[in-house]
Amino acid sequence: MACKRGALIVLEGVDKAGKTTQCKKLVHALQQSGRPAEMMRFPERTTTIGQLISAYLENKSDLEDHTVHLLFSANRWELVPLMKKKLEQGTTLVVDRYAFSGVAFTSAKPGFCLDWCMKPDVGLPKPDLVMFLQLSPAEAALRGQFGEERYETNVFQRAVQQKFEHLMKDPSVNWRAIDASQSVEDVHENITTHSLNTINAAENLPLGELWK
Ligand code: Z5A
Repeated sequence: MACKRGALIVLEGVDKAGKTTQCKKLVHALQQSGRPAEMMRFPERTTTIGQLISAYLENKSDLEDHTVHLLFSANRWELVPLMKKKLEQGTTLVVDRYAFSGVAFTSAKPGFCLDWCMKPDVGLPKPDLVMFLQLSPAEAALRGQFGEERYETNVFQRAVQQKFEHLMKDPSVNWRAIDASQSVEDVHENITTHSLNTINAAENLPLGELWK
């Protein structure tokens, strides 16, 4: 009998919403309960494309805005064969940022529309669940200063948040808003409940194609 596929679960959210913290906790909890699970993150900075992106984010290089958008997308596409293989083998993938960050961040720049920004990611493996960790700018500020990377300013992050809110209205994607202002453990419990439901449902469904 063919093995049941794993689920593709994505965490998105504003800066410092706790995406990385929650991805790690979810993978650990799933593994502890005997479900194969692995974490991935985008950008994946270890590949050749990822290194170009990383240098850009760290302000060590400049790239034209369309070019960097396409590099972020290419960084996802280069991981697609591996993602599909793992999902087919029954491993659930918990992903820290995905195409939604790609669209929200670029379309927050002047001169970009959502439609153009979405095009390069059309057809990527479609997440079975996208959880958006919601946190107000005031609460995010309590979690520390912005770092030194590009995009880490209040004005830009507010523009990005508005783009995310627009993307969340798309009914073709299974969005869940998560209150990220709760304690780490409470957020984790909420995320785990949604994830377990999704993993059970995804077992019997084909993997979809994003925005198609
Ligand atoms: N980007 C793009 O432009 N295009 C794309 O296609 C993609 C990304 C995929 C990558 O940053 C940058 O690239 C990002 C988007 C852009 N730019 N920005 N801004 P990254 O992924 O390398 O790093 P990050 O996503 O910016 O990390 P983050 O947002 O700063 O953090 P987080 O993962 O959401 O949060 P965290 O690291 O888990 O926690 C942050 C702090 O809060 C930490 O001290 C925790 O201990 C604390 N924390 C976490 N949860 C809680 C709760 N519940 N209560 C209290 N404190 C908490």
